[in-house]
Amino acid sequence: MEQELNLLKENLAMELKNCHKEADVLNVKSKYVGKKSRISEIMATLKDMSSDDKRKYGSLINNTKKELETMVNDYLDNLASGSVATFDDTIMYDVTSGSLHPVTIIAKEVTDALKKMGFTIVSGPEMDSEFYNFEALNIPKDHPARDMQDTYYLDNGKLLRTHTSGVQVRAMEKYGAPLRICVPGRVFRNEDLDASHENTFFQLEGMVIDKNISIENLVGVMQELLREVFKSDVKVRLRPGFFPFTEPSYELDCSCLICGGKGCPTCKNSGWIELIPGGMVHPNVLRAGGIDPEIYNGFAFGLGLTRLAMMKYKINDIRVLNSGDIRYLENFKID
Ligand code: FA5
Repeated sequence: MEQELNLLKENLAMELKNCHKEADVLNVKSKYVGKKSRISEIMATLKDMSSDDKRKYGSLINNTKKELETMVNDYLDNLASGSVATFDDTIMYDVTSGSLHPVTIIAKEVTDALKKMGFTIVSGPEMDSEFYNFEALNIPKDHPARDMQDTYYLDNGKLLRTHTSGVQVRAMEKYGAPLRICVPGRVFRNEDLDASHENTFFQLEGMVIDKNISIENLVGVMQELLREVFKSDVKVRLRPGFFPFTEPSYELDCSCLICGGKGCPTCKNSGWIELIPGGMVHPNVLRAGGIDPEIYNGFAFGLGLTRLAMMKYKINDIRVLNSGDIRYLENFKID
């Protein structure tokens, strides 16, 4: 009996390893812990066992069932948080040619750097509610800050998220405090397009909630992050900013690497590129996430991933990144 139960766990572990989509995990789940699974069959035999055997095997069988369930649920959580590789097999890939998109490469570099600092990757929906995108972030309906992020409202009452910050309150609700997360993802804005503005681009949210967090922690994480991505020190400046969901708020700009800070169309002749705004999480946002601001505080930042890719690979016009022009993207053959 013990041998068979151990084998069930080993086999489940092996099958889970090959699951890259939620649907695959759910199939495996029904095979291993569903009504018709072997463990359910074994459990059904318990009632006919002698009282000796019941004593001997009862808790072993029950515990194995719980372990199998935990293995599946943990795997589902890891899949949702991005710790397991996922792919969409409805898309055909030509694996003999092509290369990773520059934004994909930069997202991996940034998340790798943050993982080393103890951050977990989580994700959130691209189609979100006004509540998570605005209200929970201390931006009520008539607040002028909504104009800074004009969005696409959908017929179903939802919207295309304007930033990854909507995941802040979702993550606090789900995981509570302390918390150290990063959220790479696509965002959308009703923007006038130019060399540095797209209507569809990528951001990466970072958030740390703990006791006695200070702005120094935030600056330290930013410095380490940029050092890892650029493999050298990059000139940055910090200036005051405004976001209803952080107080105080700031903007971290990076010296324009396209023109070396001299001024060009990409940086609108200022010599600087707005890269990573952030600040200390507003108490109202902590409350919206169910966290007591008297006990915990924290910082958050919203890195412009697409802009970071432009700086790192010296791409002077953001629009080529969404153009789908393979001739252009082939310039970034990075393994
Ligand atoms: C925000 O979106 C805030 N959610 C950031 C934040 C997070 C603040 C957490 C405080 C705490 P902002 O609108 O400035 O802020 O956008 C953040 C970054 O996204 C910008 O610095 C820029 O790098 C990038 N970005 C903004 N708009 C565009 C655009 N149209 N095209 C490309 N990149 C953009």
